[in-house]
Amino acid sequence: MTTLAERLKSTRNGIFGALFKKNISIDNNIINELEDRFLLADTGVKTTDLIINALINEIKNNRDSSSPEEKLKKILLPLLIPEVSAVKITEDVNKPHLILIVGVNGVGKTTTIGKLTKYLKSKNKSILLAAADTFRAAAADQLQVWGERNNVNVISRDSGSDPGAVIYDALQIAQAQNVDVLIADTAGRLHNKKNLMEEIKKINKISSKFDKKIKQETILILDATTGQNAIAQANEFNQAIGINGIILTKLDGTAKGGIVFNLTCESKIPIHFLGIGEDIDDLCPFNAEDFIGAILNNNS
Ligand SMILES: Nc1nc2c(ncn2[C@@H]2O[C@H](COP(=O)(O)OP(=O)(O)O)[C@@H](O)[C@H]2O)c(=O)[nH]1
Ligand SMILES: [Mg+2]
Repeated sequence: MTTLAERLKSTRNGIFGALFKKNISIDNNIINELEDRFLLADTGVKTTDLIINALINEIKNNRDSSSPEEKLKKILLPLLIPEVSAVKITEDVNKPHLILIVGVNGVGKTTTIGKLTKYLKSKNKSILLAAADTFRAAAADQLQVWGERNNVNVISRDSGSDPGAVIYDALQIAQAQNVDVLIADTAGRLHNKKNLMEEIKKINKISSKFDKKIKQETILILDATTGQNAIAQANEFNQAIGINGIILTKLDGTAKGGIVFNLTCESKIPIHFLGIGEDIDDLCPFNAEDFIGAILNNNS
């Protein structure tokens, strides 16, 4: 079994577990059961309806001998398109490529930066990290630990300083050192969303003023275990600051993986990576076929 399939075990068992015995066809009971299970896995009412209707149509219109798994794959795959491959990094010209990591507290921003750094280093990119979460005292230290694990430098200032100033420092250093990718950690304070959005807008302004040619990407981190909240966060952040892509964390150990369909259908923002654990290698580029394969195969 692939690591992804292993980590998605709870979602796989939750949605498809013990549903298809050998040669079984999809009858009304199974359709009703599937509907309940998709809803329980946080697929959302609208997206679940979409899936169930597509499945009913597929069974009605296409009486071929394909297995239930094949039928499901056929209807689920188009839901995850447009599916986007891993973060695209600009080559050589106009370095650094700036990746701004945003999201509310505790979703896994800092941890994901640690994993993303390892992933991009494995693609031969040089990386610099910026600790622009100056709101929490321990935030820079936490990023520093991930920097050391990856053997990359972290730019920070005292807690309470202006996050924009940290970004400015980091952009200067990255440009001087010809760094490929600058990844910035940001604050995620929950109690004052307005301030948070203003802070991110200010950071955006600083980077575009610093050098108009710099390509910036804003990636929203969402916690897969938070269900409808995650969908609301995607909409809110996207409206306020514009989001280029999503990294969905904590898919390991949750049966709520239906959120991948929900998020893709509702927000239309591409999912770049999935977080499937707390370790440095637990980041998986999102691929619709792999994801569906992992939740369909080997169900027990
Ligand atoms: N199981 C699991 N835990 C994760 C994942 N990503 C992050 N975490 C944990 O979530 C907690 C919060 O992460 P952190 O990076 O500090 O979140 P931040 O406040 O958004 O920066 C930590 O305990 C992480 O180890 C993941 O993909 N799977
Ligand atoms: Mg953090």
